[in-house]
Amino acid sequence: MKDRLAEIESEALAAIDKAPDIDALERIRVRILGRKGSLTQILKGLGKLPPDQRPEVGRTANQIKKAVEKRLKARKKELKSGGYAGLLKGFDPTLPGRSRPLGHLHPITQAMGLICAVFERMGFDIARGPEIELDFYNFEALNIPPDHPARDMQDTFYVDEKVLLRTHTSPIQIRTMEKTSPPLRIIAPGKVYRCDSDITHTPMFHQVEGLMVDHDVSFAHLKGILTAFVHQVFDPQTAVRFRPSFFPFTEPSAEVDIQCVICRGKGCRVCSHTGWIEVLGAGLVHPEVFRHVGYDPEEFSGFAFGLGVERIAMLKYGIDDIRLFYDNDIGFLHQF
Ligand code: 2U9
Repeated sequence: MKDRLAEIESEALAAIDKAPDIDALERIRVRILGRKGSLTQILKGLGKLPPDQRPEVGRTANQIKKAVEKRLKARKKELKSGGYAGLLKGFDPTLPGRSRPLGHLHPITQAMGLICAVFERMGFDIARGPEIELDFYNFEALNIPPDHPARDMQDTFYVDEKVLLRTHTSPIQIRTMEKTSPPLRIIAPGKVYRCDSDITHTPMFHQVEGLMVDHDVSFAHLKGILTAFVHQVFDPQTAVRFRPSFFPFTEPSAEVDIQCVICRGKGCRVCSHTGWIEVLGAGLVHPEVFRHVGYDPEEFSGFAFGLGVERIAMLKYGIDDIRLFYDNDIGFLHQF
């Protein structure tokens, strides 16, 4: 037993002297003096020794316990006074830190932010509304006739007969007009849903629509605002043209083309060799729409416009497949 005690003592003291840190020291303490520690076991087993051996073994074991405790305390103090230098042993603080990959906004969020900022600078306020809409706000109030193809199950996601996923952000303008009197100058950005999917269509996409209502708002105001918009988003030299068109909610209506951003008007695959690319729809608000929200079309006039954010982003960044935005391919997204 004496030999065993001497062995425990010398091993413990050597291990304590070599302990590299406080954690290692604690592990040694538990191994020797813990509840199941080697020295504790000997002390607990004293009663089983022949009576004549007990006093001496007990005395020696207790002396060793004290010596180990003393050395543990001293080594702990030594390690602590080593401060950071002790902790940093084997660590080179001059090495560069581990860098984390930096994320950024999705290109559509970036394009949306740019478009909204341009209109906000021109005095438009941002209005928002629900993506799940009533047929009234999405179609009826916008003078969209019951037999219009947009109302078909093939084109619109219906929740039930009266409830649907909005197909444009126009319901936002209807809701805003319902609770506000003119003058009004708002843009309505948001997600819209249409039953469509190919290289230029996704079932969900983003729109920014705009509306200005006041006394004597004319088509000239509309042309000025939209031309200024195009010149802030694309090259300020870009040519813009307004082409007659038809929408149930505007009269007169126009589609806005810009000089092709790829070939600068010379003709290429992107502009189908016309030199022009359509970027916006617009017009003066139809009197029937005003009647639905309680505005007097004899007293007020207004212009409205709409654009697809993905389309603007595709032209600005030279992307030829809309689905790339929603594939979650980090290699693609990191380029913006
Ligand atoms: C109200 C009255 C009129 C919004 C308008 C367009 C023309 C238009 C398309 C552009 C590409 C939709 O994303 S797109 O497919 N939009 O052509 N939108 S006028 O007219 C309104 C809106 C609200 C109360």
